[in-house]
Amino acid sequence: MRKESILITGAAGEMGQALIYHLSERNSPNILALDVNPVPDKIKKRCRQAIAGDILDEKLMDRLISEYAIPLIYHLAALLSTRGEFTPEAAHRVNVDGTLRLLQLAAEQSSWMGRTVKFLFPSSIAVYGLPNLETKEKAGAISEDQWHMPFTMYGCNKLYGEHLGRYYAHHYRQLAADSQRNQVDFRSIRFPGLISAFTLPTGGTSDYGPEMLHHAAQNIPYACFVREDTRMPFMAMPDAIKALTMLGDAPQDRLSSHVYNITSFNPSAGEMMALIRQAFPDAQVTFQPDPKRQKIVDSWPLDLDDSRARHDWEWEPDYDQARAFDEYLIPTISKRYQ
Ligand code: AKB
Repeated sequence: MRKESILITGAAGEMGQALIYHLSERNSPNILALDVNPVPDKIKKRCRQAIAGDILDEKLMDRLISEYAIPLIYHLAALLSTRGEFTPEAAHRVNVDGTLRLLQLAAEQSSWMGRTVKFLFPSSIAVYGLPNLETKEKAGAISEDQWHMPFTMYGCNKLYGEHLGRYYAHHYRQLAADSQRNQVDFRSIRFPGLISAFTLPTGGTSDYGPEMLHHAAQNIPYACFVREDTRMPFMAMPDAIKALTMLGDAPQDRLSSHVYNITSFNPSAGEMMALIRQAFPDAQVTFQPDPKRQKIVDSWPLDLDDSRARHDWEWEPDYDQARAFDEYLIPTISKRYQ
């Protein structure tokens, strides 16, 4: 018999670790974790199995089909926006070919099991591209259907990944004599920058937020790579995990879209530094903008309109800016680096 499991790709990443922790606390023990990097032991022991492997490895994908029945996939594996600009073609392979392979796996799993496979896909604020700061200011909080002109390979890949998901949900093999409907139930969230008290992101361009905080907590000097007045939306990691699971649990007939914005707060880099300095008065933060990474963040919206998610699946963050810092980030991080 094939073992029924929830598949999580990118399991060793920031979101993967937080999601596995949350799901295992919620009594979902059948987690199959997959990542090119080894999953840390403390997370591994919460999984049924953790596999170190590449989503582009065909043999591995075949093995997953033959050994596991997978009704739910969280496809988190990706190369982020800064990393992707150093090796754009590699980013395309992981972010596009990898996503296509996982969607195909979902359709195959659905055929074998005779039921719909749910596919949760973290998309990103990077799908948006505003041409200049004046337009960014004027646009304010933007909704899902605006400004699809990403500046990065990662943003292009995420936007296309959303389209691939919609295609697999509605039109996959539409001309085949045996074409089946409703094989893949694709659901996606465009996340803002995420801040965790436990882990640091790698390869992103919103990384200046978490890096500033984690450096300050360890009393290590930090040179922030964007200007003090740079503003974009952020969110505390527990809210990101809450959103993924809420969207996963939402009844399908309540969902008017495959793609949802969510957000919670949007401090400027200078305001974030001030908040951090209240907790760590000796924090040594300087601003040394890198014009190229700056341009990427400047192309991202200063705020997101998440009314669609609020309406369809009652999305609401638990952590606004004050609560995120006062009740989650500062106390947890202080304890961590004590
Ligand atoms: C990145 O900076 O690339 C990511 C993102 C905004 O999706 N954190």
